[in-house]
Amino acid sequence: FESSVPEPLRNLWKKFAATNFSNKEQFQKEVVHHVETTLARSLYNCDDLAVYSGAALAMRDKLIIDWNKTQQAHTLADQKRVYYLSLEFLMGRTLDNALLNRDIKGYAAEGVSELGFRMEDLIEQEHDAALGNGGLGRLAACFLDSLASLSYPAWGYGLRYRYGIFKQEIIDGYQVEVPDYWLDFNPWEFPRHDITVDIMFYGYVRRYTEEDGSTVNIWEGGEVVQALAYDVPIPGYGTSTTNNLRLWSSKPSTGEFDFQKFNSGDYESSVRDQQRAETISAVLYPNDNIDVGKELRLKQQYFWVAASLYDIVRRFKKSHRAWTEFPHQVAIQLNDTHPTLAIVELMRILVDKEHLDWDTAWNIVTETFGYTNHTVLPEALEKWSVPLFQNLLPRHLQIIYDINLFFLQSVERRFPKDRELLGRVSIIEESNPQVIRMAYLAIIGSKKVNGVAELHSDLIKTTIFKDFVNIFGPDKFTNVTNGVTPRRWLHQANPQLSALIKEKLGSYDFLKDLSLLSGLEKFADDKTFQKEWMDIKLRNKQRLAKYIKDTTGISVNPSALFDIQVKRIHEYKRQQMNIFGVISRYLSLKAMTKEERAKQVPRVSIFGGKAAPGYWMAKTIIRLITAVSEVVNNDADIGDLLKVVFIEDYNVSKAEFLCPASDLSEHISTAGTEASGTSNMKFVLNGGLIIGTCDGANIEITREIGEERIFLFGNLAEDVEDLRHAHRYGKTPMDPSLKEVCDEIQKGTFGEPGVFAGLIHALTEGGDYYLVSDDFASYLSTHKLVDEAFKDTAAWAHNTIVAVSRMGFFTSDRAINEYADEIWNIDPVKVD
Ligand code: F55
Repeated sequence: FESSVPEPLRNLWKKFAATNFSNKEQFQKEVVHHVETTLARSLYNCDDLAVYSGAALAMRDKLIIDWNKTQQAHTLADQKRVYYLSLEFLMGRTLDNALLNRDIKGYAAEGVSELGFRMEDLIEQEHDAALGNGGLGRLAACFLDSLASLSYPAWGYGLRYRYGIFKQEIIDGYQVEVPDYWLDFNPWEFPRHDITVDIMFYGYVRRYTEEDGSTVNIWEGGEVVQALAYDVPIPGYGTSTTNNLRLWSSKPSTGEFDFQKFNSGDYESSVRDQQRAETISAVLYPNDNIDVGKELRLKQQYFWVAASLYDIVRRFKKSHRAWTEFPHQVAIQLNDTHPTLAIVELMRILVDKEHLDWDTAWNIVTETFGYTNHTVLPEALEKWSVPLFQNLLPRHLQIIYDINLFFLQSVERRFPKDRELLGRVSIIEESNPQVIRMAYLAIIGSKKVNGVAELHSDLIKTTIFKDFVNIFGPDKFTNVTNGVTPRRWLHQANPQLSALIKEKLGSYDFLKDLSLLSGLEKFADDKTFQKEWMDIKLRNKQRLAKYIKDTTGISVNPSALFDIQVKRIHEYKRQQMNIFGVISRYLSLKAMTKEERAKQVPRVSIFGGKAAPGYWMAKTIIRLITAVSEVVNNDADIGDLLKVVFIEDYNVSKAEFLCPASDLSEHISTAGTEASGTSNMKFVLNGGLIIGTCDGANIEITREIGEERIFLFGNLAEDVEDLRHAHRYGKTPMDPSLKEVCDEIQKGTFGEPGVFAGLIHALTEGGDYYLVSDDFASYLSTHKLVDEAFKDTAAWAHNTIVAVSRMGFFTSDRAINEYADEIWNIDPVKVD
């Protein structure tokens, strides 16, 4: 496209084109320039926040230059792109990551140090971008890092929430939610005032017949809201590729904000209209693994999907290709069912607007989409009430009915004798009211469906999606085991360990090819190396101990065994079992003589995680943890032998210092419930061992690192149904150690027992759905094995080194390459 601009103009432009800093002095110059001009501050009123802001703005200038180059290279290459649609991107902080990915942290740190500041303090000034709940949102963020690092032409599409996941405060031991307003200063986004899309809701469908006799459906008369694009540059590691994350913000459509009302003095109602539009992108729904079915959530989904598809289609149309080429140019990945409406919206565009016939359109659609499932929990599978949907998106409902009709007809032709099958696989569930099963729609409209770990991908094929495997055949269903980016989760989170590994392996190439970690294994018995390795672990634990002291006042001994469980609080993840185990340990310690106590391994049990605001049981679990910590930490008999800590407001930047500081981390979901888990990978990669159930990616971690290096316990997924059945028929007496724990709670040792009645009830009359009692004995005995193992420091060091050396598989680069080859069919594009 260079030739479209006359040469003299091109030369003039090149002469004045933005240039990048590439050494310390230039960086310093840019920082000072931004502090003085953009922020209007001076040498005399400059603080950490101002210098952070200056550094961030300087960095952003650098990124946007690469961003421009990348977009030009992608346009020129004219290759197939992938679009990753996710309602959540849990990005965390950007400055440190951008400096490291561009490999300029060294001189940048030196530069700010000469200006009188410390890089660590500046980094701390940044607010996390917390546009996600947990694993699903963080996976999307790791995937963006890998897509850019591997130079794939890829875009992320999401919503620019004004409020991300709430900030958690612990007040009197209870979770309190505080809004997370993160946009007061966000240097990492570029508003694109010229990129807007009008999005309609409500209205009606008008049908008319064209002169040639064909029927046309027009959706009209609805309320219009405008989507405005904000672009976030995503820098790859060791490449200039800088991809784009486009987030949509809602505002009143230019035609909508009623100037009539405003001018005639009806300010209130005109402001109300404006607020209604802005409400769509105002707040992230704070639920993970639970579907609540609210209209505003459906509005968010359609708003984001429609704006993104408009953008994707607009880009495709620029190339003037035939529509049938669309799947050769575009792959769209659905991160769970939240963007499933994209299937319907693309049908609407192709049939209603572009006038393609249904079958041609359907072929294009079903070659374009891929759907990733992240859960088998029934309460998390999205279903929309038909009446609600009909009112908001009347034309889309018709299209869904047609998709369903054609699908059921084809099923009937192939399985003519199986009447019940039709009811089971129908997109519409015949409940009252009827509901739309979004996962079924996603399967029917996609080329490939994948789970996120081997066990999970097998489970979806044999349970919730079994009928669809029969209908479509097994090849449509596949597995892509999750991974995490080693740039953030090793190099950035644990710079000392990363540097030590580099020293042994000779370069930082392992950050691009994590399988190179295997080269560490031969040092596993090297005593000097073991010492350096364990010293780094100790320093990371000391840093965490200091954080705990500063934020909670609790003193913990850094040489104690640090046992960490951090993730969203959910009954299926079984933080309740962990805290019951802590109580059991406390009771045993209390019952011991002084001499016996002296032989015990000191422990620090660390918890962190948010409960969904409406999830009462999860909030009760938090309260029990804080109540136990109040009692145990102040018991003079116990001293350093047991401490219990709840870390407030667990988020990405806290995970970055928690993952390097564990000896042991807990991944103890009821078998078959945790699709994958990704923090299990982060903890092992940072030299910790794990205690876990045979669930999610724990199984593949075991296969890679060897079963002698993981503390597995508990019942298997295949036995869960029978165990639940036994509970329902009162055939399972409670485990005796668990009974002791419950009795102690009921005695009031941890405060008013009524507060915890729900937790006890769940184990008894509630039928112990998550099988805490069934797994409790093996959980406790496995913790005893952990204690024993921890006493042998050399063996522990050996095992953690071997484990890290075998973690190469769990990089998100491997996952992204699998998606690219097996699902998207895309190739990298080189950016000079
Ligand atoms: C958020 C909103 C809804 Cl409506 C449903 C689910 C979620 C959500 O946050 N899910 C989620 O985080 N799922 C997790 O995805 C991870 C990445 O694949 C898995 O590792 C993890 O097992 C799974 O629970």
